[in-house]
Amino acid sequence: MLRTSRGLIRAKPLSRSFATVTDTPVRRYGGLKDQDRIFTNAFYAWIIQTIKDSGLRGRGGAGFPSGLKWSFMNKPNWQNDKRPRYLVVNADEGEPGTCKDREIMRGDPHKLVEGCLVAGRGMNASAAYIYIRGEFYQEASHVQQAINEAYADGLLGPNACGSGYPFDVYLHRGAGAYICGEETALIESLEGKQGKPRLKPPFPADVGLFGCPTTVANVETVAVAPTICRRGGAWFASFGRERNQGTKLFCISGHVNNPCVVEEEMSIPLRELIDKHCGGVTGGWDNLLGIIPGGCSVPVLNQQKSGEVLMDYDSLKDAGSGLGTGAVIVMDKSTDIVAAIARFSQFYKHESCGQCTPCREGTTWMMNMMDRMVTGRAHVREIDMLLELTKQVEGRTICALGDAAAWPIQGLMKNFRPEVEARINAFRASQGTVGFGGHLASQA
Ligand code: L3W
Ligand code: SF4
Repeated sequence: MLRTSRGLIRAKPLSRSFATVTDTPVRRYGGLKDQDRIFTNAFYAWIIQTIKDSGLRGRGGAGFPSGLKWSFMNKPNWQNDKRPRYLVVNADEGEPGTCKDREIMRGDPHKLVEGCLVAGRGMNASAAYIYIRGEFYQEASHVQQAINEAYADGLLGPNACGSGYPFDVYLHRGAGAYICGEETALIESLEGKQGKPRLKPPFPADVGLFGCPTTVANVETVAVAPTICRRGGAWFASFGRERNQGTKLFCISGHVNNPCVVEEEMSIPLRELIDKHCGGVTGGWDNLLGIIPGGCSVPVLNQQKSGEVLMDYDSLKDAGSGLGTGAVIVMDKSTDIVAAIARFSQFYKHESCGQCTPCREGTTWMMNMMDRMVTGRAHVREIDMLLELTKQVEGRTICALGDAAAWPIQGLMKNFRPEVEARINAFRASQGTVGFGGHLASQA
């Protein structure tokens, strides 16, 4: 491991990476000087304020300020509300390209359990439910073992940490549906129903699991909370830049020399991230075609923009993409970018829960039209028709899956439209049908 001049310990890629800022396992939590303060009634306010001071934003993709979100559980009259309150940890990591939460659960599960205690206490929750992706068998075993150890050591249970505060942690395995990573679908699934998103509002903080106040938070967000509380909000906020503070796990895959999961400072230039931790793009930077910087739900960047952006919410938004989950998918010039985005369209069509029409029908249309773009059996004017279709889906659905299906196509057409047009024109030329798509000409 490398220690930088700013005090951040940078990890070697993979399994221990998250332990770099999380240096004290849960079983030593009781050894802290402040331990006797931790479960006093006022302590939850200190936790929330510390998380607010840290600038931590949700690491699951939306980037909502965590301290603010957690504070929704403690509205002014919350003590008069006799309903139990719950923390739900979203460990249903299914976004293509994303494999960061898996590393935490595989390599440092105690940190997640400790995070449940800290975040749960901050919200005055009585229990945490960790909803883990069904395919993560090994990770589920590790997390369950950490939970068992915490119970055995008296850190969880009716008298958590010997404080008199009751706090339980339960692990629940999902059954393989991507949509259950959406927070309200996840809640439905936990309740034993089909994983179909609910309309918001009401937000889970008002009506969540079993009708009770609930906060759903990503594994990485929860797991970093103990270290923030231990080292202080100002320490965490010293990394990155305003509105984009702290450290972040990045999972870098695709055409790089050494794919890895690594913890880095927010706002690191994308190019530096790849050169430093992955040994660069295969064949060199000039061989780069484009990069998807935040999992398959965000638009792809071309080579030029990839070289300019910082890995944070604002810079990537300004570039027309997003930080998402921090999953960096690198594609060199051997990539068929049209086929790659078409594959995402198939994915979203398959994973749509089907309850709202724009998404159910729109994802099918997007997939079919993208398949035609791949073969070139389309007319150039269909590109604008496809873009119009994405606009009719975006922002018109119950959950963000509709947006997520639309954005990669918009990114493709914005940054790689000439490639799509060239493919269509090449096909038309090969068929001798200049002016019409092959399928139209064949019908003529
Ligand atoms: C109370 C209010 N609570 C907002 C809460 C809300 C939620 C959080 C953010 O989507 C994105 C999506 C994917 N009172 C509130 C409030 N909240 N206003 O704040 O909410 P929202 O709606 O902005 O986001 P979301 O529905 O959580 C998440 C994108 O992430 N994504 C995919 C992620 C995939 C994974 C994975 O595999 N693990 O996370 C990538 O980009 O498309 O846009 O808690 O309740 N007034
Ligand atoms: Fe289901 Fe798609 Fe509607 Fe989300 S947007 S609720 S996945 S149909």
